[in-house]
Amino acid sequence: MTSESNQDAIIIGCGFAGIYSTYVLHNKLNYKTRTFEMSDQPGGVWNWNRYPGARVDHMSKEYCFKFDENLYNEWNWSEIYSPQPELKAYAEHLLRRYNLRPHIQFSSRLANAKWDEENSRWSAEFVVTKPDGTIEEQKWTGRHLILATGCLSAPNKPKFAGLEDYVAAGGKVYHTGEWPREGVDFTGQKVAIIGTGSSGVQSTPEIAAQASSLHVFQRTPVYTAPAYNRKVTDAERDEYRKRLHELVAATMQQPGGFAAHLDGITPPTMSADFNGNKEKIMQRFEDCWKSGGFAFYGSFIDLILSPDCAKLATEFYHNKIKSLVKDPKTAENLCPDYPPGCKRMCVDTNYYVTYNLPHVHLVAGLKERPLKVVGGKDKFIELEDGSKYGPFDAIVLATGFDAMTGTLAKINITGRNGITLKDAWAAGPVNYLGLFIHGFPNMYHLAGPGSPSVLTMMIHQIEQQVEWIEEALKKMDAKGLKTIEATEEAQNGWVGFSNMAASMTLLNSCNSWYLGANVPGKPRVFMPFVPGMVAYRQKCNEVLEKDFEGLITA
Ligand code: NA7
Repeated sequence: MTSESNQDAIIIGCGFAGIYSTYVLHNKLNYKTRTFEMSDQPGGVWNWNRYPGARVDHMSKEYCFKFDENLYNEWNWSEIYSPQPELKAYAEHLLRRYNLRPHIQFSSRLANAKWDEENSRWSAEFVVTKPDGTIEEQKWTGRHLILATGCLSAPNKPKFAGLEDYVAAGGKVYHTGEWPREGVDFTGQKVAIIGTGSSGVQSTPEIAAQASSLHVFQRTPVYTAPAYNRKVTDAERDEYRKRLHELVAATMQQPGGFAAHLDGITPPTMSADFNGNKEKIMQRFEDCWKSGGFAFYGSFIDLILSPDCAKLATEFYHNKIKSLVKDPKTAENLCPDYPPGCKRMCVDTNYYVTYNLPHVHLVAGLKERPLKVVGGKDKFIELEDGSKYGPFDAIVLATGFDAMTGTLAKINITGRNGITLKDAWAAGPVNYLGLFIHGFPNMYHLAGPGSPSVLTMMIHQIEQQVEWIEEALKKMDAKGLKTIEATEEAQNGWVGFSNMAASMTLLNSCNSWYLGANVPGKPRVFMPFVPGMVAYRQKCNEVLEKDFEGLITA
């Protein structure tokens, strides 16, 4: 094992959160930093999720950094919702533009991180894959440990019976979150997709365009709204740039951290404003649907609070689906029967109408008749009720992620007095401000459980958290403080408040990855911070104003 020099901060991950952390800590605070990335390339989720149709589901004029106006003005997003290659290129651009590459080490997986009480530092051990394929173990130490490891970065791969035999028999299996860099050509192939979350919804129309037959295996139907994606015109781009300050100001007022209403749709309102007038409520849904993307989900705050409002939205959706999908049985099977929002909602391009193609088939009802054999030697997929589909040349697992905690669970992290993160989170993730875990000093977990994270526009959340850390570190340095850690009391208070907030909504009323329900054995806790970005930012600022309230500094 090679032992390297001490750093002020060790940053784990080179997605957008890791990149911005590197920029702020290294370039702005002049900290000695080292950023480690498991992949040999930057981009985080936009590096791994290379499946056909992968694109951001927030408008690109919003889903990008706004801390530097010049950066905003010089980057040209080509489409309203950028495709994955462009987002990956943006990550590379950030590294070049801010000269960050020399401080980033790729192909380096964090295996162990241990708090060294005597020296008040983190000691981190990495498994590094060298260009010639050999493995080297390295040890680095840092005063601060920033975990920018992503919240949808540990693929969920259910242990399907038959998959190994299928691969041995020459069948091809792809997980959307680990897509081959060289891409996959499905032309003329018989393909199965398992999963109808965002990855399934986005890849279905694209794969259908190539495959000779496509079977989509659905356990739960999703709510997905049309993106109406298209090229951005030069005039629109100029307009975005002119209105950047307005956009930022409007974003700061929105719990979701995005300001779709600047495009003509009024911000979310309570349905009570309509005095229960069904016609007006349905009209509002229609207007938001026509506006595209997340505008629908921002139609009413009541959508996630009031069962009556949710029921109307479900009815609206059922009507839409039935008007788009020609085969009544398929349409029926695509209709969700739970409140919108309790599973992450999707934004699509031509998802529903793809089922009108004669070679595309929906296989629904996997809850009642789960997958029994996936692939096997004969390359069929068999369900518990005995029905069989296939044979398939390729199977796409669009089965999602061990969300929010999965990546950290793979790292041995040991805090004060030998306490491990695994033990601390045995009953589900706990923390303060979604950043600090009691017993783990100087460790900051970005965009994870306890923060608004996946309920909001992620880059806005990343900017807020990293800039908050910047202020906290400046304050600590000015006071000569070396450590910062959540008190147990503050942590309990935060967890209690988060749980209470979630329980007041419909968001935890169905099985979702927000709750850990997609991974067998995972504790059921609603992980994201429901009150949203405005409340979150206020609380974080208050903590600084009140001299690190709820935190122990020394
Ligand atoms: P998601 O949203 O977790 O979707 C995964 C899908 O896979 C979902 O439809 C699951 O059904 C299905 N699934 C998972 N395990 C199984 C098994 N064992 N059998 C059948 N079906 C299964 O992941 P995505 O990658 O699509 O999206 C993740 C996020 O990335 C997305 O929300 C955006 O933020 C971007 P279920 O719903 O659990 O019944």
